[in-house]
Amino acid sequence: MRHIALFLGAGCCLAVSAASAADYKAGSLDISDPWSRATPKGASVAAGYMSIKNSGSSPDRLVEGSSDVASKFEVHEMKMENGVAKMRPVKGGLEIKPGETVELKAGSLHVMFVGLKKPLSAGEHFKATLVFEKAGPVSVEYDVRAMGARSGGSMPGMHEH
Ligand SMILES: [Cu+2]
Repeated sequence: MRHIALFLGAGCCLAVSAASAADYKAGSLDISDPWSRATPKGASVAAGYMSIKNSGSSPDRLVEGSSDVASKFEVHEMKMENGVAKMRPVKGGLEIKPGETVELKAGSLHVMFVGLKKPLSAGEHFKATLVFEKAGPVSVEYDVRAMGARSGGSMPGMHEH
C-alpha cells in the first residue's frame, strides 16, 4: 500500500508543476496539454502539440480534426532527409497503440493547422475537435504559447507549406 501512496503522491506533484496543462479524457484515451505556438504575422500554418495516452486494450487512431483558427487540420510527421527536416502528412490516421503514449512535439509528430484565419498570439486559446476512430470526437482547447516556448525554437520546414 505504501508504494501506491507514493506513486499517487508523485502524480499529484507533477500535475501541480504543470499548472496550466489541460487534460481531456475520451474512452481509453487521455489527451494532455494541447498547445500551439504563436505565429508571425502573415503565417499560413501553425503547429499543435499534445500527448495522447491509450490506457485501453485496443489501438485507436486520430483520424481527423478541425479547429476555429484554420480551414484544415492535418497530422504531420517530421523526418530528416539529407540533413533537412521535412514534414509530411501521416497517412491513414495517427495510431495510438494500447499502453502507449504518443507525443506530438516540436521536431516530431505534430498537428498542422493549415490555412490560418489569423495569426495566433501568446496567451490566446482556441477550440479544436479531435476525431478518433473509436473514441469519437473530442473537444479540446489549445493554449497558445510564445514563439520560443520549449526547446526547438522555430519549426524547421515550416515555410515549405
Ligand atoms: Cu507540419
